[in-house]
Amino acid sequence: MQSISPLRRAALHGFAAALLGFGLVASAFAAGVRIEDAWIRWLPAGLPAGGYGKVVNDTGKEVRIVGASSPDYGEVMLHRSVNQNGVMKMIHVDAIPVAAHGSMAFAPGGYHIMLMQPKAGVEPGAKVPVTLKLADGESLTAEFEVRKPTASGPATDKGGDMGGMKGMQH
Ligand SMILES: [Cu+2]
Repeated sequence: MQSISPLRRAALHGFAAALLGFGLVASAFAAGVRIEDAWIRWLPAGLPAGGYGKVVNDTGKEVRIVGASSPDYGEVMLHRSVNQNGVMKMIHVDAIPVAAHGSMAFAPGGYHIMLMQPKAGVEPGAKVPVTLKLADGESLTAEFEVRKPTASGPATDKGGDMGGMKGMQH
């Protein structure tokens, strides 16, 4: 009996898919680059939100973040807030280097992931995946915790809700 029953075939299929999924996850982390303390400062009325976190590069070579995307937002860009003559402005950035054995922070008032056109269900308490694209073709995905407009850090950060209205700009 050489034929494979449909049930067994389905099981094999699932196994292969699981292996493939594992492979994708493994390759994303094999690079030794990760995102920590990922969170989003949600704003009401479908306003663009800032995505923050720390990108840690444990490899021996510099990596460059060249883009971002999320299935939960229509458009995602890399931005940096800069102070120009006392006025905070956001500028689009094409690439953000992360030094070998170094890190960079997406943080309010600096580099941030600009998340536009939120889809239904994106609200405080939700977790949404955001993927950063690296110049070498690899990508990094992390679950970003969606937080209230008054938050200044991830929920795990004890000072997370102490920010008040200060630093409301992205
Ligand atoms: Cu921005």
